[in-house]
Amino acid sequence: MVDKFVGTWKMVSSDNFDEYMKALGVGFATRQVGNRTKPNFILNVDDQGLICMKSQSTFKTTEVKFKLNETFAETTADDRKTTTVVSLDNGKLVQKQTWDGKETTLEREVIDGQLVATCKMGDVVAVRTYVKEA
Ligand code: DKA
Repeated sequence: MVDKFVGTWKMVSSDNFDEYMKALGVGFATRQVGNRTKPNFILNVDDQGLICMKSQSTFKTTEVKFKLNETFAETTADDRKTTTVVSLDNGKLVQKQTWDGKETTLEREVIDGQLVATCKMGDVVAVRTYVKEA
């Protein structure tokens, strides 16, 4: 179930995110803003199982709506146009984005009441931690 991810989460730490963005191919100017930004991550699910996932910040707000295991089109904060699928794997919410023959995964899990987002691109890994706000 995705229930444990539901709510508003505020980012409190971000490790190796600049290297992750470089691996994605994000340019210098956007990386500077990305490194400074502390987004809120907001997840809701309706009674049909439609999940709404939003990343909200002064830099950019992005929102996707999807059902688990169903492919959808996503435009990311750095303007990649990806084919995305989100699944649950051992309690982790795993978002796989593919574009231009490349692939990255964003794995989110709740550990000790915190939401931990592990961003992987090749052998580059960034970890971002969020605490529950509401
Ligand atoms: C997260 O904290 C991961 C967000 C990944 C965004 C990648 C592109 C950022 C470009 C500013 O949920």
